[in-house]
Amino acid sequence: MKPFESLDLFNLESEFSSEERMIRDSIREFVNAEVMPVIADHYDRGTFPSHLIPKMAELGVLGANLTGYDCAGLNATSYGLIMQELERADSGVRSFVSVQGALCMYPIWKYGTQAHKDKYLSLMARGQVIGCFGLTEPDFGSNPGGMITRASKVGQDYILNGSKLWITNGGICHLAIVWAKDDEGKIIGLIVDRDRPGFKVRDIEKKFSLKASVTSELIFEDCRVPVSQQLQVEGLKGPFSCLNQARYGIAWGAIGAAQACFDEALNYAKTRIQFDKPIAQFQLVQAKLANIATEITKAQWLTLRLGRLKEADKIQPYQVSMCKMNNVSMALNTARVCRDILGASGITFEYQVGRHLLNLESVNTYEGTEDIHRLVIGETITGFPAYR
Ligand code: TGC
Ligand code: FAD
Repeated sequence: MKPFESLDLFNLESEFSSEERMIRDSIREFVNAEVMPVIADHYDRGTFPSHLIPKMAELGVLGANLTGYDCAGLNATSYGLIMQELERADSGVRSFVSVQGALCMYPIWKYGTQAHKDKYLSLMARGQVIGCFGLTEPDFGSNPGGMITRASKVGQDYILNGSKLWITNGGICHLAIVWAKDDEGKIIGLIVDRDRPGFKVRDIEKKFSLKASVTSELIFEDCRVPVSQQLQVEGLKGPFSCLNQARYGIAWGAIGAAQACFDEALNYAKTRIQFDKPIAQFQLVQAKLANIATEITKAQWLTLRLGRLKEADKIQPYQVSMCKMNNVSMALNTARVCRDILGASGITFEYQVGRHLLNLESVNTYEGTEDIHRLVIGETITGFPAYR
């Protein structure tokens, strides 16, 4: 198979520092050598390639943009490029890394006590402790503020009751960051170790999307969690500030998935002969390739700008929403068009486009659906929140 070639029609490459390029290339090499050869089979069997965790940890991708505690302390662009390369292989692999770093290590790093940081962060950076993030509930997805999971204080413990649904990494976690309402109805965050009595996990089987990722339900029945496990933040801004980090990574990751599909479709179109010539010579096929190449290029530049704003500490949540919404929607459309260019071959596991297409359906929904992000942008522009 022809090695992957990244699309770069506007010399984006010159915008990256040599360190950023080096980091991206090392992850690209890892993805080519160790993820691509196994990922389709894992997807087919519905298993997560957990044997990759130690290698990803060694490469510094877990909590890569955090400082201290064996984290790599990379800048936002380098972190984004890592997400892009990982999702070029599979959204499930990038999901694992997003959840571990942005949704579990970040809240401990940002809102944890010194004891929490000392206890968990190095082990998490080394991939020896895996986390999951429980915000969504069966009846509260886009509107997590309505959550019914309760943490009632009894002495020096919280008693946790409720359930969290669609939780990435649930079945393989050692701890869960759980968001619940306290006795006063305030949203609090707890670090819940997997071995607490009353904490059960049920994996969700038979998915058609993110099959190479573990998705689970977390169930808490009178689960006693010491008050000392509470994060130092109150209200929805706690989980939402974590989502800002993860959505930022998804914005980059989606470009990787789109690039993988584009590269595969372009190579296919150049070699697939119909009516005595390569289909790439037909104007309609060129129009499809030109349109998706243009959309990928627009997303690349918007997202690089997002990264530079993040590095300058000037990033706004609505900008993250715009990139998450635009890039995932762009990637989903790219995957669909590429699947079409591959004809019947596009429905097999021999090619990637079908797998990316199905994965991206989840990515378009999680971390805020496409329309929720549209509403965030709408609120920013008009000043009117239109969620209710
Ligand atoms: P609203 O009243 O607007 O805000 C409540 C409080 O939160 C603050 N806030 C934010 N803070 C930081 N960053 C943000 N992006 C924030 N957005 C809001 C806000 O200032 C306020 O603070 P305060 O101090 O005044 O209390 O909240 P709302 O209830 O009206 O909801 C707004 C809405 C719909 C945009 C929000 O609820 C939303 O984003 N919904 C989508 C839910 C979502 O994204 N869930 C994701 C679950 S995790 C996941 O999907 C992981 S997938 C992992 C993987 O595999 O990669
Ligand atoms: P709903 O909120 O019921 O939305 C259904 C439809 O209604 C959507 O089209 C939505 O856009 C629309 N809608 C809802 N409200 C409005 C409105 N106000 N205006 C207009 N349209 C609206 N959650 C976690 O907490 N942790 C995880 O690790 C995690 N991992 C996930 C992994 C996978 C594979 C998937 C699929 C989901 C995961 N989720 C996770 C859950 C995810 O965040 C939710 O699915 C998402 O927030 C949407 O919630 P919902 O599925 O309940 O859809």
